[in-house]
Amino acid sequence: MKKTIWLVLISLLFSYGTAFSKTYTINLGIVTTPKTFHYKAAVKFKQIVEKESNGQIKVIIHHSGSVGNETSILQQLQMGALQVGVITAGPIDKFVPAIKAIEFPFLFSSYKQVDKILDGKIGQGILNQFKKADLIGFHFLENGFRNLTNSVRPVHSVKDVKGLKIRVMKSQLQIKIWRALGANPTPMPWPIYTQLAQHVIDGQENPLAVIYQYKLYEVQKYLSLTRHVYSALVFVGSKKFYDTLPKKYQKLLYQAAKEASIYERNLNRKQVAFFLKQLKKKGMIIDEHPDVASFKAKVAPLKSEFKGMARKYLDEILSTE
Ligand code: EAX
Repeated sequence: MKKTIWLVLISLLFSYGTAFSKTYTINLGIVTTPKTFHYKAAVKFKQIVEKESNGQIKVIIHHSGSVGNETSILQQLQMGALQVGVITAGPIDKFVPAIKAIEFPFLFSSYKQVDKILDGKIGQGILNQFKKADLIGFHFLENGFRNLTNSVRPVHSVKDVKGLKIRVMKSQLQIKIWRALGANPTPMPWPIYTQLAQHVIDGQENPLAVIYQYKLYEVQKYLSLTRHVYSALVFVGSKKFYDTLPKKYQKLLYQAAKEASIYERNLNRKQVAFFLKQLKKKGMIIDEHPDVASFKAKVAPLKSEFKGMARKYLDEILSTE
């Protein structure tokens, strides 16, 4: 009898305990579809956070831009209307100018170099800057090296870029890069399939995975493996939301973002060759060895326009072996 009473008491206490310990909901926004690596990273993050918090934190993924484009997601994170996003570095530069340092053209040539910088002191320094914009920079993950596609002509050297109307990300730096290369850059949020199909723009630039997953081969004949910019993604948080969390959950979000990022980078990198093969099969005309030096020469002077923290970090990266 006594035993039963104890059991009842304990179970009552237990259910009160769960009812009263605070639960949280993370609305996570991304602009790409469930086919993409952005989404796979978001799912991994969700799994880790929900498991490690014993269900006290629930993560709801809003994909395909259902909660707005990347600039809008960043604004909603600042206001606390969304709690997390997986966002491309490009459009972050309006909010956190220091991030321009890692988007400088032809800065990285290998994944080893990328990891050394992004996972080292410089990357950490840039992520710390997010707080100034009421954001949290949890961790870098990967979109990939960006390559140029267009529907007008093969692009081998920078001369061939002249006058092409190229869609660029809503990023101050990316607009400058394409102006320097001689294109007519048109900033637009993702996705852009319709604008390409309707010839509102001639071309765009993205990693091979994105070009394939969005079937851009249907509307873009020419691909040049320019690898002009390394495109990071970032697990971005709302500082407003983050500040309301107990320490243990703050730590958990960093840890989950890190694990999901490492998982996603590996997955993404393993498949680059596969996407190139697929794009060939789909009939794209591919220049695998464009005259990259001619591109580099045009964008190198942009360095002198880098100011403040962006300049500091760029100089540091350039002086790292
Ligand atoms: O993340 O906007 C862009 O070009 C991004 O690279 C694209 O959304 C995939």
